[in-house]
Amino acid sequence: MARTIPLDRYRNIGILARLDAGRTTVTERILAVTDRPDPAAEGARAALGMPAWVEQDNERQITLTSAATSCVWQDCRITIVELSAAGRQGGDRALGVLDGVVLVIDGVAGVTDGVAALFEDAEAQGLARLVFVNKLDREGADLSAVVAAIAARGTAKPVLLQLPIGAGAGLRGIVDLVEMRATLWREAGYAAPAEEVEIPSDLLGAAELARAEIVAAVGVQGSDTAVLRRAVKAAVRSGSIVPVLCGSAFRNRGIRRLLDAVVDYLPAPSEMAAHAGVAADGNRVERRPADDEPFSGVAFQTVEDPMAGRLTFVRVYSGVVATGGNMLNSVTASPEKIGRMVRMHANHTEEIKEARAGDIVALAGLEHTTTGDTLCDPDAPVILGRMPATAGRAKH
Ligand SMILES: Nc1nc2c(ncn2[C@@H]2O[C@H](COP(=O)(O)OP(=O)(O)OP(=O)(O)O)[C@@H](O)[C@H]2O)c(=O)[nH]1
Ligand SMILES: [Mg+2]
Repeated sequence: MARTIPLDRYRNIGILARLDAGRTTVTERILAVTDRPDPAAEGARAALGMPAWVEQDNERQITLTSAATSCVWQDCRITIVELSAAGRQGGDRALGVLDGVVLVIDGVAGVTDGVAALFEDAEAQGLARLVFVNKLDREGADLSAVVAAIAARGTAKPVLLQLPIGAGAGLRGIVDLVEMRATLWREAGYAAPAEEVEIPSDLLGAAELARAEIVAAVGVQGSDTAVLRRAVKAAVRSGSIVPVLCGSAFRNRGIRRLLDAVVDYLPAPSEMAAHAGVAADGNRVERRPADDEPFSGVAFQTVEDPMAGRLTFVRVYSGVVATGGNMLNSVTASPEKIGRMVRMHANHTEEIKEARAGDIVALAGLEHTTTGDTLCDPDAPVILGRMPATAGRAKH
């Protein structure tokens, strides 16, 4: 079976936030705007006799028992890895399986010490970072104060990619400084249609100045949008800038643009450096993020369910793994059978027959595997670097 989505169209991300900043609301909105159930997968849950918890979780929209939920945006497979309560504040082992993060900051509360600590954790993990300044619909929200506070911390250079149109209850649009166009919502409601328009003339001067700052920050010449987008992506990967986007998750403002930014600026697994590990003979080996490498992956979360039994969430780093085969837990030196394998979506569970480099999937029935263990091809044993991953994993 061939790969359906090319590896460079994968994004494995986490959403980091301090208490109440809107992490859950952002995640729910992302899943709501991206969810297009795949008809082929529709019957899978019933055919599998999937347990009640899947339905319960569907009612909550986000699967709390799903450690990773996949959705599709712009032909990209975006998988959002759910971080534990500890992980939301950094320090989660699951951070190690991400390639990038979205930091959701409360536009009213601003950059607290806790937010600054999140920044530093993500940086220490070598993760590309995007900021989404949320709650701009609330009185007292202050986007420029957030940008200034990030800059003042000195660890990351924030670069505004958007300007809000209106403020507080009067938030009615967002200017995209890369595309130099605007999105307007003429109605107040959550489901108000978005209109793509020219930048309002009273904001054009400010928009041009702000765009010039992006251009200066990433060091490109000229005004070509595609060139600028690529330069921003490179700067995000090297950690030299942190793009700042804004909106209101609650009012569903700015979520589509945030997804566009995840696709445009956060790295694909294929853009990450090869994963270092130790082979059976004790020598250091690398596993490239490619299908033609031997299979390797890391278990990052297990979920116990009374009906489904144990589900182990695995990030595949290299190669292909297919149901019916065998793999090796190289940490416990135990063989594991590859039984049922699923990919979790917001509203359905897709049964899959194989997983490839870059995939994040759940395997049922693994007996000897716990969080942090490496799973690999029995003919090419490797123990991958223990999570958390070392800093600077991104290829520059
Ligand atoms: N006005 C406004 N309220 C928001 C926005 N986003 C979230 N909220 C509200 O803020 C509160 C916290 O939002 P959550 O999405 O639960 O935040 P969280 O970061 O997941 O919170 P914890 O998981 O409890 O840390 C809820 O009452 C939301 O309705 C927003 O854009 N504007
Ligand atoms: Mg929450």
